[in-house]
Amino acid sequence: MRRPFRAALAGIVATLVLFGAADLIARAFGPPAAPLLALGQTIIPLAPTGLVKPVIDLFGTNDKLFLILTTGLGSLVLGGLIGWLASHRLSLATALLFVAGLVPIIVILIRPESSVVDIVPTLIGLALGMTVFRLLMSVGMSLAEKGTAPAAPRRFPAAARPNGSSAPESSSSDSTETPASAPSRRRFFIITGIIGTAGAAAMAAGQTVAALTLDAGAAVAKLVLPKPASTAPPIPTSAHPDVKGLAPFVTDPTDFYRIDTALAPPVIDPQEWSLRIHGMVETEVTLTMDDLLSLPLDEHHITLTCVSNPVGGDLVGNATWLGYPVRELLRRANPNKDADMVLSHSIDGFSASTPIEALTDDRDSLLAVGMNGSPLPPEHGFPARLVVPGLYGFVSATKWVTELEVTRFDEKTAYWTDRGWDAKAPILVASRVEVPKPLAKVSAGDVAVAGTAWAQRSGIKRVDVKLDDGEWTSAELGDEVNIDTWRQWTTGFSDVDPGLHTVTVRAIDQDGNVQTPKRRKSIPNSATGHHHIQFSVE
Ligand SMILES: Nc1nc2c(c(=O)[nH]1)N[C@H]1C(S)=C(S)[C@@H](COP(=O)(O)O)O[C@H]1N2
Ligand SMILES: [Mo]
Repeated sequence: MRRPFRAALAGIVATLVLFGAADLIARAFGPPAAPLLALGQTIIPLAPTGLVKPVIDLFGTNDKLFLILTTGLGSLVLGGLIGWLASHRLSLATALLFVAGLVPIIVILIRPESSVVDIVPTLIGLALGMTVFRLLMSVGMSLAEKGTAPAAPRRFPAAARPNGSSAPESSSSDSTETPASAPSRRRFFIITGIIGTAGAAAMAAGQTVAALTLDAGAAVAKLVLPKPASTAPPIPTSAHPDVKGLAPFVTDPTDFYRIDTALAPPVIDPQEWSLRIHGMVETEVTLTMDDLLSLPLDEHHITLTCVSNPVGGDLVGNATWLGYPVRELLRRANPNKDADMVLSHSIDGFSASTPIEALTDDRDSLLAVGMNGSPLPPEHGFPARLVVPGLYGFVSATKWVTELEVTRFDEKTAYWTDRGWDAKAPILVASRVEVPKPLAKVSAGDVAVAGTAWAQRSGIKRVDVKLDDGEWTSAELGDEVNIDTWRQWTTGFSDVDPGLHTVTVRAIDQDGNVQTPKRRKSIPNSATGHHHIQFSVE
């Protein structure tokens, strides 16, 4: 066994070259061709839900970075281990490295968003990585061998020595650390350093970093939305109590929560995009972006909510969506009477099972292209997504949607249903306190309290607030914009004693459902319980 450290380093650098070269070349092919992105995307669904959901919820948008880093570091560790093995068994390790390099290629081949040519960058990366590995092993090992075998220089004339290098000084010493091993070690580390730096630089300039840092893409800027055929009524100021610290009534897209399983938003050229309606339909329908934009588009204010929003959390947002009624699209396809579900598919492999009536009744379910007056940002589904009032996002709000498959609940299941979540998931009545902020210090006297409540499809009838263990008192409600948007509320307590206090909120919907105080976790159909926060009066 020789030079295990150098061998491990050779494995790490070869891995870096594989991913770096592939990632750089992938810039010419697009995100589906980037092996690190493809691996990361594939690991998410494989990892246990119990692990992934909290990471997604906890890290929000940074979960992508977290998963990419974990995947990248894991690959480097594996490369290092294989390299280390090479110091015992070179050919076995070389074969293993090759097999490991095939994994991202297979992953790219089976990913729904990629095509066969997308494996080209990784194939080139693998060839380069293998070459680098052989090179570093020969530089690192054969020179080391001579360094520890002082007889060698005497047996071979300089020009005839296996690696052709000359080290006349080595013939004069017998110690393990011969003068020859120093230049050879230096040479190994210099070569390794240069190649490793090149690999890291390629990675930095590559598709993964480009995809992860992508904002509003160029395609978004180019898409010109038509004027709405029917505009949403303006939001009256009376909908938003004037209390400092209360969330805006309409959420800015940059503050709008983002939840999805995609490491980076897929980059979709609107000219290439189409929506196919198929399955249990009389007529298959295919709609291009030009088709969609030439239809009369409606604008609606709709509040979107995530099933994994914790009590009091911010995985809820309110936007003005521009889109075409899904009802009309389905009418063209003429679904079979026995169909009870529409499985919407995204280009990234995600799917959502929506009860068909939510897409065919009179609610404003949209195939949306606009959010607050602009094209959808890439993170929120560019160029098109579904928005369905009254259902949690995971069963309805498919981003980057490309297919509506008309089917039945007893025949097909959606992405999260397969992972233990509810198949239908209507939104439950909920409320949260936004003012005061948790653990805020407020001055003695009157304490302003405000927040937001929602009960899509029913509307908010009343919001009750209580201080400590006091009686429930009704808050003052902002005006209702429509039953599918949230409703903001405010109230106040006067003469609150100094010290620590708790304020608790509950909402009641128009059907009389009272938000339950019972605590439960979010799987399978949303956390419940009353939101309360503590503040102190000084
Ligand atoms: N393609 C795709 N669409 C998706 C998801 C996803 O993971 N992939 N997540 C859904 C979930 S769980 C929610 S709550 C909403 C969130 O939409 P937003 O990120 O625009 O807020 O998108 C839905 N649409
Ligand atoms: Mo969600």
